[in-house]
Order: sequence, then structure tokens, then C-alpha cells
Amino acid sequence: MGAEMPEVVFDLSGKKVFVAGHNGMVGSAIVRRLADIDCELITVARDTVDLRRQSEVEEWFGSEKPNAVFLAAARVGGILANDTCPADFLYENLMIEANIIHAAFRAGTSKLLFLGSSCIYPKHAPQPIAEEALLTGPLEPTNEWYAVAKIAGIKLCQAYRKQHGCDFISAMPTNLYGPGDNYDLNSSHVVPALIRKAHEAKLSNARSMTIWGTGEPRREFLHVDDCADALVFLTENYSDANHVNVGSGKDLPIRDLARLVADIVGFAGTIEHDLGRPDGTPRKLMSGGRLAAMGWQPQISLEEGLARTYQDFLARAGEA
Ligand code: GFB
Repeated sequence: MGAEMPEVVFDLSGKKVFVAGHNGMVGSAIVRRLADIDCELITVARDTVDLRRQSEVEEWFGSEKPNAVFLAAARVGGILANDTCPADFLYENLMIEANIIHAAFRAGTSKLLFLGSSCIYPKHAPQPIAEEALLTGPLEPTNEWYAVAKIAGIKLCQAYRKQHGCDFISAMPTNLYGPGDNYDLNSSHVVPALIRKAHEAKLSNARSMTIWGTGEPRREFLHVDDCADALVFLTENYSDANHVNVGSGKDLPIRDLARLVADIVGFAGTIEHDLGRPDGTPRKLMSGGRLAAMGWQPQISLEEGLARTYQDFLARAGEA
């Protein structure tokens, strides 16, 4: 990136840095990335501070006073979990982000990065989706609850910047995958679901594995370690009210993703479809122009990232 790197606007070195959601896939990737930086990392266990409880969050921020916050704590899940638990996704995410953003303001936190999702954009947004597409049309119904909560998070950061001058920024990652993902088939995203399905089909010598929907929707995927790198980059180099897309710039149909995962796992059977399951949004390829113009780009190809993720799956299952 060298010569194109913007001037550092916030140096994480020497700072007290709170990663909210450090046990999650994204939070743990941020923790791994911060190990390269000479900062003081702080985290808090869920049974010590429930981030949905305002008084607990404010008390903890009041005593810890972090200089910087990565807001990666969230209730997350795949298309089915989003569709079946709308109250959980809306309520928990609103509470977590409102509590942390307000507490960070009160504690004098200098920099906060809020993590959203590409599902904030309208279902039929022009592709690739530029940041300006926000709030220009109706949302995808399967995840509108989560999307509304994440849009509220962007607006909270903008509001605290506008009213109080807080340097709070927002990043919108595309569909993420990588180590530490959730492999529960009812609540997971598509990549861990496909890894597990292909692995189990291989072990049982099945003739086929079944994926949800038509396989026609297209998705853009980014390895979570690339995402964490982008989030640290933005925290140090970006300060503006506008949110920033974080993606790989490439998408593919779910059908092709399923074949790719099956090949990486070593399952040679056919792929069947459960058409009783939802497809969700037809396509959500984001424009990465804003981040690319700052000099950041991803390093991990989908093939390499999926192979690494399968190794992590095997290691966690004790099969590596
Ligand atoms: O990853 P996924 O659950 O989330 O599903 P979304 C992506 C696509 O993969 C959908 C298909 O078209 C699914 O129908 N798919 C095929 C599968 N087989 C499977 C399977 O076995 N499991 C799963 N989960 N999907 C979520 C949103 O949307 O993505 C959230 O609900 C969030 O709000 C997140 O934005 C990143 O990309 O459809």
C-alpha cells in the first residue's frame, strides 16, 4: 500500500482498545489483528457485563475508559435465523449498539468503529452497491429487522459526531467467513453450512448434499482476517460521518459456491436444492471504491480462504 497510504489520523499504538464481541468470529479476528499493534487490548466476558443492559455497560465504561472501541458485538445469524427471530435481531442489536455508543461518548472514548452489514441496502439496489444507496428503497424482508438495527447504528455514530463531535465511524462488511464461525445448520450463514454439509456427505458416502433455495442468488464473500485488517486500517486512517463498504469486489452464485466448497472438502456427489427454503436478496455485491481509494485491498482469495476455513473446521472438530 506504501505511497498511497493516507496520513494516520488515529494511531492505535499505546491506546487502551476495547473489542466488544471478542468471542465472535469478527471480534476474535480483530483481536488477532491487534496483536501486531502495541496497544492495550481489553475485553469483557458476557457474564460480567451484559451489553444489552445500559447500567452495566455505562458502569464498565466509566471505570475502564477505553480510548478506542471496535463495536463487533451483535446478535448475528444466517437467513433462517434472521427470518424466524426478528424480535431478537432487532431488540438485541439496538440495545447493544445504543448502550456502547452512548457509554463511549460519556467515557470520552476518542475513536469508535461500528460494524454493520451489507444487508442495510435496499433489496433491489443497483449493483455494485455504493454507500449512497442507503435508505433509497425497501429492504430484503428476511433480514429487515437486523438491517434496521444496523442502520440505526450508523445513524447513532453520525448523530454523536454531529452533536458532540465524536470520532465515531461505521464500516459495512459483506458476507464474512473464516475461523470461529457458527456451524449450527439452523442459525449459520451459508459458508459454514456448506462446509459442514459437504464434510458430513463425504464421511457418509452420500450421493448428494442439499442446499437451500435455487442456488441462483449471488453473494460476495470476504475472509474475516481481511475484514479485521480493513477495520484496523479504517480506525487509524478514516474519520468521516459516511459509512464505508468492506468487501472483496467479487461475487458468485450460491450454486457455484456450493460446488467450490464440495471440491475443497473432497465431496464429489451431486448438489440438490430444498426449494422450501428462502433465497433472500438476489444479489448484494458492494462497491469497494471508497476503501480502495484509501489504499486498502483484500489479500485472501476465496479458494484459499475456504481451504483455510475447512482446516479450522477440522481442527475444532478434532479431525485435523
Ligand atoms: O449466508 P446466508 O444465510 O445469508 O444465505 P444472507 C446466503 C444464501 O445462501 C441464501 C443460501 O440465498 C441461502 O438461501 N443457502 C444455501 C444457504 N444453502 C444454505 C444453507 O445451508 N444455509 C444457509 N444459511 N444458507 C444474511 C442476513 O443474509 O447475511 C443477515 O440474513 C446478514 O442479515 C448476513 O446480512 C451477512 O446473505 O441471505
